[in-house]
Amino acid sequence: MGTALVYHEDMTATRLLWDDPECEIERPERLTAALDRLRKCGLEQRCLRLSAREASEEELGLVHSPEYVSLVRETQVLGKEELQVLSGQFDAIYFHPSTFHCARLAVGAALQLVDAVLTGVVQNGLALVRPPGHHSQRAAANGFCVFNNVAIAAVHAKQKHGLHRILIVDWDVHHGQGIQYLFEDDPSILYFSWHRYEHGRFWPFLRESDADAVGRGQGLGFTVNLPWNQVGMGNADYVAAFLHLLLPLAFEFDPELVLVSAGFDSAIGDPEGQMQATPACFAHLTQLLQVLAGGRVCAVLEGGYHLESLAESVCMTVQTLLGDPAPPLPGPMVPCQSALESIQSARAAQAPHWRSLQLQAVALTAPDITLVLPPDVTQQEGSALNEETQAWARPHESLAQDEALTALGKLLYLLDGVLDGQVSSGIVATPPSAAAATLDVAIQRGLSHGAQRLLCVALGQLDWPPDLVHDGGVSRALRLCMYPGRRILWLNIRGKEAAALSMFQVSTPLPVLTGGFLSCILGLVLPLAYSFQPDLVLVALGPAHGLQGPHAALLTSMLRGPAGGRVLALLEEDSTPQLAEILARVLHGEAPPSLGPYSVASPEDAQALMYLRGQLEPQWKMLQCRPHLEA
Ligand code: X5A
Ligand code: ZN
Repeated sequence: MGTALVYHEDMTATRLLWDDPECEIERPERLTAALDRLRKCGLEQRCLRLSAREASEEELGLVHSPEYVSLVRETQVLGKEELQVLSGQFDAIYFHPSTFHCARLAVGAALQLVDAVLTGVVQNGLALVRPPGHHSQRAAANGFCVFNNVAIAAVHAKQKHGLHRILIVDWDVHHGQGIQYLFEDDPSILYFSWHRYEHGRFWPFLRESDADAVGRGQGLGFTVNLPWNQVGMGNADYVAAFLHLLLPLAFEFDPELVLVSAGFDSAIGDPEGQMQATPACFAHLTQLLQVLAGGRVCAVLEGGYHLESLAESVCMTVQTLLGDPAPPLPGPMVPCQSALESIQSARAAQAPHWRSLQLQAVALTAPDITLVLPPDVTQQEGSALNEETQAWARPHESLAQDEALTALGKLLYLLDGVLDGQVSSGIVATPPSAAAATLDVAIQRGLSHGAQRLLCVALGQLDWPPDLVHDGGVSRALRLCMYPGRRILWLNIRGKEAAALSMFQVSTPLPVLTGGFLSCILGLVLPLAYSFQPDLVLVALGPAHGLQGPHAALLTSMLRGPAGGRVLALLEEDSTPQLAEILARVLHGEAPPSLGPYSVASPEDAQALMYLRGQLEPQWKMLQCRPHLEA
């Protein structure tokens, strides 16, 4: 199933006919720049091209008043002076004789996209539209927006397709107050918006854009605002907002469809947003949303005024919708204090309404939680690391049998393919008895063949390093972990133990319930992975891993993010063919199956998670979801 690209050239017609410095940035070149770039990158050709239709007046009426629709209809015959006078009655709006036609195409494009996705013609898609929609209200144009494209699409999805839960993610840098007003009391639509706010000093200057606006009546908790109080928010801030705020709620909500108010004025270079997130960040945001709703994601263009940044961000979004892995994010992944304050205040405002934010440990200290301090091996023979890595290629007893050797051969072949960039990911099945040794060789080989940082997520009975005491002292493997180069992050998910042997060796229990598993992924595994920025991830499902298929698929799928898609999955030969198939699918960019109804984490799992986060937060900054307390 593919990706739809919905567009119509007519939408380049509407434009500003007089002088207005506030409105001049919303111009036709926004669409042509995005489309040209999609063509140049060969992405347009990979999509199912749909030509936008006009929405009917009945469809506009799903959200707008008949009087307002008539008012906009009548602008078609007005002269320039009259258009200017009428435009002046709204905030940041211009009308053009073609505006009504364009705005109906914009709504029609969003509806066509939703229809194509919900009838199974495509898996997901993007509607490239003008004018944008998210500021528009029942009876008012606002902020370049005439009809509320995404809001109409949401109501349509409920009415025509019988959906019950729709998530709207508004990553535009402005608050989509129009969407908020329309669905404030509606629990079937979860609306998330982050926006430049600066304590209310940024357009549209609304008190109700703050984090404490959470909806009303039945809709309490279904409006989620994340106000940014400083400019300059970057990749780490955006990813942290998804991991620690949006995604916990989204998984608990369990949407049937994700609509994205995809504004790219939140990207670097945009004159409105003044933010720092690079275009690649939108690939990650998209990928993080694709694990929801069985991958049914409909993105609809909103803002985005820096043509270069807009075009590149649109390409990143479409490329990810097509299933390609997201490119690695550049620079250190450390959210800023102001972002953490915002995330923390939004979490606090939402906590009364969401079980996923209420993780309470049974007690602050627990007997079965141990912290083992790292032995002081960091100084030892650091320079010999490379040599030592090579020397590790010694025969393993368990690899002596033929099947084991064959499996190992496949693994090394795949590993080289991944590290050379010929393939992005792979799956290897090993005889159960050889699982540990195979993983051991994979790690050595990965490190000696060009991986700078290797993340190993091991489930079940897989120990590494396999021999902690060796050569009468600390093993070579442990020294690799402790080496100042910090090249391996080892995360073991199994058993009962929560322990941080060092910041590079972490054990956590396998959570028993879906809620616990989700908070482990969102609250521990992905923050560690995004902080570490590995260039290769090994996911090893060892003996007795105890992981359900959908959980394994979700974990594997989400670990593609931090490693530029370079994931090698190791499973046991006697795993079910369904497990291998599902992992192959997600590694190809398909959506993991949905996890079904949410169940809250067990107190023990919550406790293990809290403990580990507390231990590791100072080192791995993406784990943070609250600012440091001033001394
Ligand atoms: C869709 C959008 C912004 C309006 C800004 C007015 N509108 N200053 O990005
Ligand atoms: Zn905007």
